[in-house]
Amino acid sequence: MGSKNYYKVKPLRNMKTLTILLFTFLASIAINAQVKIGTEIQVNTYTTDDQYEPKLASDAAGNFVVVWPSVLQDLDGEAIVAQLYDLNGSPLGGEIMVNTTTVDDQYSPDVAMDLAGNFVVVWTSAYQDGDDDGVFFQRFNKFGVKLGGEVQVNQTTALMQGHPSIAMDNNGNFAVAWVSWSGMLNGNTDDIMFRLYDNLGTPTTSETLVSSPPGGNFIRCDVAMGPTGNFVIGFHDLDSDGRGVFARSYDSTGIPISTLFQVNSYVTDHQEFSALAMTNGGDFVVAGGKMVMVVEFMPDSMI
Ligand SMILES: [Ca+2]
Ligand SMILES: [Ca+2]
Ligand SMILES: [Ca+2]
Repeated sequence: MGSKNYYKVKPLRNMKTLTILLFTFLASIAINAQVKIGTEIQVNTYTTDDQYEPKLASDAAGNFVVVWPSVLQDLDGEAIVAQLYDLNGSPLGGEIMVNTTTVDDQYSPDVAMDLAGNFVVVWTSAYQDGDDDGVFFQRFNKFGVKLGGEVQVNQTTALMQGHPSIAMDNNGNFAVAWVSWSGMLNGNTDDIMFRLYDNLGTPTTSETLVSSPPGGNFIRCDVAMGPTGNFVIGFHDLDSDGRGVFARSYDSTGIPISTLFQVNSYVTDHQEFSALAMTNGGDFVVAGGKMVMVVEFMPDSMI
């Protein structure tokens, strides 16, 4: 009799234990882990020569767009190509040729997408602004149809302007940040610049100087924007020992909220800027360093 009860009860206990373990496992996945959905997907359909350094942006539903430079796809130097995907990773239409002006190289793209799926691609284009490289953008609706023509961002055109970054608020207003080498004509080194646009692509500021970092060689800048348009720009500059990571934050009209401030507290040797991200609450994270360094700032700690 006791033996019978044992065998009846034991499986039930095991089932409870299994159920608890399963829920614990699923909860740990939901909270702590990223789980692959599907397999790797090759983005580029056109495969001749190099397609490299892609950037990606998504809308509120999870639909997304990938942009990348592609060698000789526009038959003259490099080209900028985009591909839209739905939230399940299925392609929406085919590859989109982003740049209309194809002469020489179009490269180093970045992309931002609004909540509804409209997006803006920004890139560096050779000789299009009349003097070496310049920065251009093209707006698209959520179906990948071009809205207007390509627009020149930089107003100062002497020498090279390039390596742009773009970020967008919930209403589709956006900021473009880039590096301008024209500062060298004034005895500076590379200048970090930004310019703001509304959701129709109309500029709401002139190009604005963020900083002229003397240690800006091998420069890289990035911009991140909150839901209401406040934004922060990061880059590297010289600190007390080699390079360090610096940032400055602005309100939605381009007025500085903070002074230029140093992000890294460990200064020995080089700390090199990598990337920025901002939460909906306006907190942001700056990443960089020869060794990986991540520093988080609250907005009110920067003022
Ligand atoms: Ca080209
Ligand atoms: Ca130029
Ligand atoms: Ca340093």
